[in-house]
Amino acid sequence: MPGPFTVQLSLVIPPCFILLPLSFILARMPMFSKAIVRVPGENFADGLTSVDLGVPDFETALVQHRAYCEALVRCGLSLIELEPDARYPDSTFVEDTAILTERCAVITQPGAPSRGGEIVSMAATLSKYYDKLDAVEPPGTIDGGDVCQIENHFLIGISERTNEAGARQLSAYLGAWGFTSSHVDIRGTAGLLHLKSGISYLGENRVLVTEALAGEKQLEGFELVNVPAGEAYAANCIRVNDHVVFAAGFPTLRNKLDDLGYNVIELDMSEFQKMDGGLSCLSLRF
Ligand code: CIR
Repeated sequence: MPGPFTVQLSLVIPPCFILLPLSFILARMPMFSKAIVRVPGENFADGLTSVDLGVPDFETALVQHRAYCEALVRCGLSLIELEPDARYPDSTFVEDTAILTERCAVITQPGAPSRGGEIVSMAATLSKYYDKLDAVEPPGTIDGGDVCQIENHFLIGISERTNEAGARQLSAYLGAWGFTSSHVDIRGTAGLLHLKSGISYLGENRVLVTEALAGEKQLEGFELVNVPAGEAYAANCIRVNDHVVFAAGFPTLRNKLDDLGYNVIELDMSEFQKMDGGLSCLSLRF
C-alpha cells in the first residue's frame, strides 16, 4: 500500500521524473558510445544544396568520410555503418533523420520532400537499439539539424525545414521523457539552413555561436564563444566525449578552442560543405 508520502509525491512530480534515475535528472553532457554513419553514394552530388562552392568530388568525399569515421572511433565510439542508398543522394547526412538521446529516440519528418524516405531505413536500424521509437508525423516536419541538445534542454529551430507543428510534436515527446525544450525561429536569419548551422553546445555551459544568433534570448546565461565573421561554417562542430571534432581551415576559432583547453580533432570537410553539410550532420551519436 502506498503511504501518504508516496501519494503526495505523485501529485506534484510528473510520473516521468519518478521513473527516471537521479543521474538522468542531473545536468551533464551525454557520453556517447556509438554512432550511426552512412557512406555517401556515387550520386552524392545530386543532393540538395544552397551554396555555390562547386560540384563535390566523390572520391575526395569518400576519403573525408573515412577520416570522419576514424575520428569518431578515436573519440571512443563504435560505428554502425549503413550502406550507401542511391535513392537518396543526401542520405549520408544521417543526423536529419532522428533525434537520439540517452532516454529516447524520435524519428524525424524531413522537411525536404526528396529526403522523406530516408527515415524508413533509419527506423529499422534504430529499432535494434531502442525499445520504442517515437515519430514526428505530418503535417509536422523536422530535421535533426534543427535540434540542439544542451544538457537536459533542447533548442529546436523553426526553419525552412522544421515547422512549428513538428517542433511541438518533438517537444511533447521530449517532455514525456523529462527533457525541457524551447523553440528558436531562424527563418529570418540569412545563411542558416539549420539551427545547428549557427550554434553548437560544447559542454561546460559553453555555446559556440555565430554573430547572427549571438543575441538570441534562449542563450542568456551561457558562456558564448563567438564565431568570427568569415568562419561561420565552423560553428557546426561536435563535442564527442573528451574531444571536439572541428572543421579544418578556420584558424581563429580553432585557436579559441585550444585556449579553452579542448582536445580538438580537425577534419577536412570541403566536399560536404559544397552540399550544405556540416560536421554534426554526418552522424547520429548516442
Ligand atoms: C540537405 O540540404 O538536406 C543536405 N544537402 C545537407 C543536410 C545537412 N544537414 C545538417 O546540417 N544537419
